[in-house]
Amino acid sequence: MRSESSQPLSLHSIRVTDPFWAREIGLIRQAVIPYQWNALNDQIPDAAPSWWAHNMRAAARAVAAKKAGKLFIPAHHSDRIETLPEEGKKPQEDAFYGFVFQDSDGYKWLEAVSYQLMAKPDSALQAQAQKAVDMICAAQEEDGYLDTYYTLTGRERAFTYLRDHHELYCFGHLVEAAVAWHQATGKDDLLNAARRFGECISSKYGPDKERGCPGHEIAEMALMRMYEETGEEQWRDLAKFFLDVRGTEPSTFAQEENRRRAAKGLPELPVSAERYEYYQANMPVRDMKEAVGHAVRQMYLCSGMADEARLCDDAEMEAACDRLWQSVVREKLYITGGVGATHVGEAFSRPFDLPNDTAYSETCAAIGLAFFARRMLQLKPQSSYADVMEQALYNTVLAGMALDGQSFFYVNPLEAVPAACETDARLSHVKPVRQKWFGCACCPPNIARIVSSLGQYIVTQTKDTLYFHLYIGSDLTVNLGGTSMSLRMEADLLKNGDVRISVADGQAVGTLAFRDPAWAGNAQVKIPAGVKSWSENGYLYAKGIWKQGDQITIHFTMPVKALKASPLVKETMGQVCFTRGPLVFCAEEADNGKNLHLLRVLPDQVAEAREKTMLIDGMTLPAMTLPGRRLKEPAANAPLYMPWTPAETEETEITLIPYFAWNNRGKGEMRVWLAE
Ligand code: FUB
Ligand code: ZN
Repeated sequence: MRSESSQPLSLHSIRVTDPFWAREIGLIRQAVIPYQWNALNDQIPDAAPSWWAHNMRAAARAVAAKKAGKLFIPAHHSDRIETLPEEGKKPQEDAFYGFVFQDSDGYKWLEAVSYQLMAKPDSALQAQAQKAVDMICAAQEEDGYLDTYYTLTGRERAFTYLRDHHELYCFGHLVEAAVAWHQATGKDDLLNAARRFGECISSKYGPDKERGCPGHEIAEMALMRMYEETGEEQWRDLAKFFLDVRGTEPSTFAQEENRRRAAKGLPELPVSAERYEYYQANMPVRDMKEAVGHAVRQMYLCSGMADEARLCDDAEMEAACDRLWQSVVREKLYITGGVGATHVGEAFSRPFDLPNDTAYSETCAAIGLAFFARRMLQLKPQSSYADVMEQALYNTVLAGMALDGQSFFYVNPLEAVPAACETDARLSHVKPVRQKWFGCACCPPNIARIVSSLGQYIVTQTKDTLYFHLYIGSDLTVNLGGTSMSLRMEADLLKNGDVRISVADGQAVGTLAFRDPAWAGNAQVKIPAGVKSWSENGYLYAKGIWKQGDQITIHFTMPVKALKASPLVKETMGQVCFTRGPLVFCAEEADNGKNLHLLRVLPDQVAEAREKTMLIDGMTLPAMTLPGRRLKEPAANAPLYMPWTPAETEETEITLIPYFAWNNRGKGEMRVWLAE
């Protein structure tokens, strides 16, 4: 373990009180969690079915039958990633339906519930979650195997298709849920289920066993977490094995493909790893330089790599993380904190290819970026990691959910024209309105779990230093240098950059470190007399004896900024985006009319932006107006082409709202980047 690395606080020790974020966390608790439980049980009218509860119950029946020595005949065998009931027929009771990774949706839900229980115990919610835990445990086979897809479609085919069939992905999400449930309730029922599945996996894969690794990463970071929770080194070692075998020759994905082909009498394919870039398995992870392939996979891999670098004090792995981080933030990051520019494979595109209307920018990928950033912060506190983490959280992650928590975006474009999304096959992945649920519903419960665990992104600590990464109002208790103290942070970045941190109780000797965000103008900081301070890597450090009543106040100026992209991003050439603090703003049809591409802004008049508030779906949100111009619309019969003349424009006032709040007033156009 890297000695100077930092840890997030347990969610038992930090409570978010921030006016904005406490509402979001409360919304998840009161509205989203019950809604998603109904979704998992296929109880949302007119929404895509989840099949989660159906599959769990069916698998439990299959397991019970096997235990009783009865013959269990799978309803169907399938190598397909998605299985649906036959057209026009009722679903079969004992068949698996949905995507092969459907189990993971319920695991994420359970993880979110666990975080909520840590913040505030609730016996009814816990009892409901216990039902889910019991359903999962009942679906576990006698040898520990736990994946309803294979239990229901043919267990003998388990572990034959790691590349696409997500067993190790479902395992990873099970582990994440089990650790959170254990932390929340002290119960080890789910943790033992995770251990048993882990044993089943490690009886097959390992340094002196078979080679293999997840086709969709997450097990790596989850296992590292299970190791941190239990101290059982075998989980760290299994994670390390999965990381180190990835991308080595001969490719394990090619080998398993050849085994499947041989069974069908098909000729062998080459076994070199280079074909597997999409899965980040085209080279050993330590050699990686560019973020490539499926974006969520890449972000989850990076998160596992950063954990490994920290927990195994592995400088070579850290250097690979640094390179991948730079690849993302210098060449592949949307201003909204989204990643994964192309819908083709839900993937990263080439450097600087960041289209706005066809953007994929999956909600889960932004969540994965926040995971990666938090882990880099744990490795080494540099404010640039927190800047990106904040950018993802306040913009794309939040945009993934409606303000009422009842519908969700999977894809997060930076420009939307509903008529185009509805008619143009090139935009078929871009939904003009949030959806109630998805056949592939990875994003909604992922939002629930990250927002519910927000406290773990606000601060991290070493034994004598507490880092304030995000200015989100919260009450926290820390043990610094051996003694305990309670701190209160008051902040409301949606309003202004005033932050006050006070010692509410106790006393400690140590250092408090405050991030200087990239968006902030000059910060005025007041610290108690006698406290020694210095700046390093974007943090202001303040070292001293802290006692009840001590206060630090920080005033960050939070001007409206007009930003442009690198000229290498051709999609935003000559366009401007407005930000204030961590928020990216956008124009919506509801305020600015149709044809938002006709708007022209005058970036050098950004000082004339007028801040205001707007009531959107019952929430008072920051907004702004700017002086701008609008190209005159052509007459009805105007020709398509004509001799060039200067564009005719008229004065207009442009209204911008936070990107995360778009599409909460009905269907309409939206644009983040506006033409100069
Ligand atoms: O494959 C599992 C999840 O479904 C991925 O993370 C998402 O991109 C979606 O494909
Ligand atoms: Zn997703």
